[in-house]
Amino acid sequence: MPSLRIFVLNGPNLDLLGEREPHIYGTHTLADVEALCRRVLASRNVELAFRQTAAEHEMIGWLHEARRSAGIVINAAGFSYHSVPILDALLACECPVIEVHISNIHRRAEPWRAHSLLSGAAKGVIMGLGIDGYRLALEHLLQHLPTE
Ligand code: CA2
Repeated sequence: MPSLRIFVLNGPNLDLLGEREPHIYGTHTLADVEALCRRVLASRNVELAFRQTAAEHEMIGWLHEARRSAGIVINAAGFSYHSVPILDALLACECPVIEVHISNIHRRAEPWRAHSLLSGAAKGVIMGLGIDGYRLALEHLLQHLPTE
């Protein structure tokens, strides 16, 4: 049984990935993202909790569950721009948090997309590298696993 767990948490509408706006988000689906994450962790003794929700309270519950895990990768999608409760839940986390965005939020047509409320709670932010951002985030967490 793996004793360590990493959470990959996805926010609203990411379940539609691959269905619309491929010029922005690419053609991969969220199932492809999960398969990629599972491949990255395959040879490691680390469990993956891969989840998606459009419900803010559910995301907050998962963040509480993940507080003392080996790490969190979060693409909070639209929650990134307004959710103080998710920010507070991230600030309560004792593990490293990596914020991921598939697109480069600084290159988007809408200027408000550039400012994620959540970035101040993250150890690092990866954006604009497509779904490869998830792989990079996981590899970073794997290099910084807790020792016990
Ligand atoms: O680039 C990202 O990963 C985003 O977090 C995705 C969010 C967007 O609100 C952020 O500005 C950037 C939106 C996810 C919606 O994804 C869809 C993908 C395909 C079709 C419809 C929605």
